[in-house]
Amino acid sequence: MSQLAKLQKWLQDTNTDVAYISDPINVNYFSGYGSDPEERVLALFVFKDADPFLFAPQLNVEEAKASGFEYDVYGYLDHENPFAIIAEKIKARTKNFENWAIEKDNLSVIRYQAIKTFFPTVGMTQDASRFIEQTRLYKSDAEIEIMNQAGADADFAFQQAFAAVKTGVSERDIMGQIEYALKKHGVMEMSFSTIVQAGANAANPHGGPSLDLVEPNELVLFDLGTVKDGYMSDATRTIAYGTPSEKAQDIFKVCLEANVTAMDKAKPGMTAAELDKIARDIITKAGYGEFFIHRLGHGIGKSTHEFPSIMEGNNMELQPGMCFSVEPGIYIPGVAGVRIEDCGHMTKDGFVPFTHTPKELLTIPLS
Ligand SMILES: [Mn+2]
Repeated sequence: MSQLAKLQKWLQDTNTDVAYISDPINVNYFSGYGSDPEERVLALFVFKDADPFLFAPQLNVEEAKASGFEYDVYGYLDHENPFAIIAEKIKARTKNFENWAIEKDNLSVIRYQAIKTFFPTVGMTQDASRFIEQTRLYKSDAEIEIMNQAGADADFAFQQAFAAVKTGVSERDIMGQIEYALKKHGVMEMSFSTIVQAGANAANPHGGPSLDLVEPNELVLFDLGTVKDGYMSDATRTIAYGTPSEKAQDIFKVCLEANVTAMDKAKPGMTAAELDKIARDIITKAGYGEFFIHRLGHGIGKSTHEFPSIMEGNNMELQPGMCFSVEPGIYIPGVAGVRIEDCGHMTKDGFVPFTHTPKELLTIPLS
């Protein structure tokens, strides 16, 4: 069943007349048309008993029609009231519009009020966000194939990253080299701003890249992700430039064992909390538990972070089709930081990663 058909079925099952899909990522997920409308209105309206329609800024209408979306696409000009046009189109389409589902995680109060102006008596209590996050949890084979391609782009990026490490080059310079190489390789955008951190800077998990220069004999951490046809990759590698301290090498070894063991032992039916614990126990036993300061992983798909969250307290069972990261990290302030991350998908036999760059400590000779 297509994603749009699943949404239509949900409307029928819940006796909801209209779904107003407002999050551009979800508009893309259900319609196939993707665009960032910035402050303008992009929306998908799906009905229990009528054909859906896309509503877009006029400057996107032709592109939306050419995207393969099989139904009507309506537009508005900047000086027009988009909600007046939306109301007119809905009323022309169906007589049933008393019960609405909206994305409570996304629809702004101002837009909710604008819709209410034209439909003062309708109920907007049904929450489409909860249905959508459940639907997006399970990826189809086609989605997984795209995510494999995104992973291959991330693997390409690591090769560029490792080649850029030299004495006297800043973290930010290396970031620029990675992203430039990716652009030339055909990658349109990163899924988040590339992280490059050397030495003690890597002990701050989401910092950088700074203008600090890479120094001999330290670890260098790269966390990066690319976008392929609306799907994200996200992966982290930590390498050595010369010979890092014994402490740095020890935390690397422990982190690698946590990553590899969790990926090996991830099986369908296991809960997210159980998987987190497998990695956390290894790091705790080695004496670094207090330095593993985040969950083991996050779901990934059309967003870099989505369900399932791989963490203590989440008793959701991991099932085939779910995509998520396994990314243990050890961060010792003022000393060093290590994180090793692969995203992948659960199958009936276990976890299969999207990225394949080797993880054993790679040593770049000093230059
Ligand atoms: Mn991640």
